[in-house]
Amino acid sequence: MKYERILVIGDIHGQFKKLSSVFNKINFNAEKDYLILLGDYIDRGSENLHCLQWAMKINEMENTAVLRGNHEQMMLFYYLLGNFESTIWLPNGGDKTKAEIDEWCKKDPEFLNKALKFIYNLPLYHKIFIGDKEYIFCHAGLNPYKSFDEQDEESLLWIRENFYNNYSGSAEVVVGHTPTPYLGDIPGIEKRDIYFPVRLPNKITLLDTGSFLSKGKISCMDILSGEIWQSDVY
Ligand SMILES: [Mn+2]
Repeated sequence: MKYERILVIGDIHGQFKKLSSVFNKINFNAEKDYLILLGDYIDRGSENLHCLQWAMKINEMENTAVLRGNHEQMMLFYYLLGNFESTIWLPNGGDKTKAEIDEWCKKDPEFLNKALKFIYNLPLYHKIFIGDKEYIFCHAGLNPYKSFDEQDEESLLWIRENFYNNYSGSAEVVVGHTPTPYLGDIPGIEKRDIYFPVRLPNKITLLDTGSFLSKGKISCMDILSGEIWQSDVY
């Protein structure tokens, strides 16, 4: 692949102002760059559907990979299945998104169907090679005891400590999902800015910098150079 930058954006959670802030800073060029979104566009924020619509637009562009997060999964299951994930959507910030959907659908009754179809078609991971180095992008992580081909939806969308503590694969894995302020002290990392991306010693990069928290940010990383851009705090 011959891209100038491979840009990856972590959790957004309805923070459209922060999203605009970081997206303006990266100055994405669809002809030269590649852009990967790690999921969780909705829930907990005040402009969830604007963020979802933005992800839908990015998905239509060349040189982009838009992935599904566990929050999109919960929304999908809430409307389509009525199983466990559906009961936990509203208390996990889905109440905000649902209120917006109810409002929007008064003017645009087709919106919900379009949104669900979009989410249904989102992939759970994206994999690339740069030279002989393999990179895997997904929302949460990988089951450390399974090969890549045996990975399951549950791990790709929900896994946390079991992945961070036990992953020993050769591929670099770039994920969102656990806000970096919630990671606490990390062995081997002396002092850290809790709203900054974290790279663990076992080839895991965490890009969810707590967008929905008052001091939280949305982060973007170019995995080729390691450069990081963050949203301003509002
Ligand atoms: Mn999230």
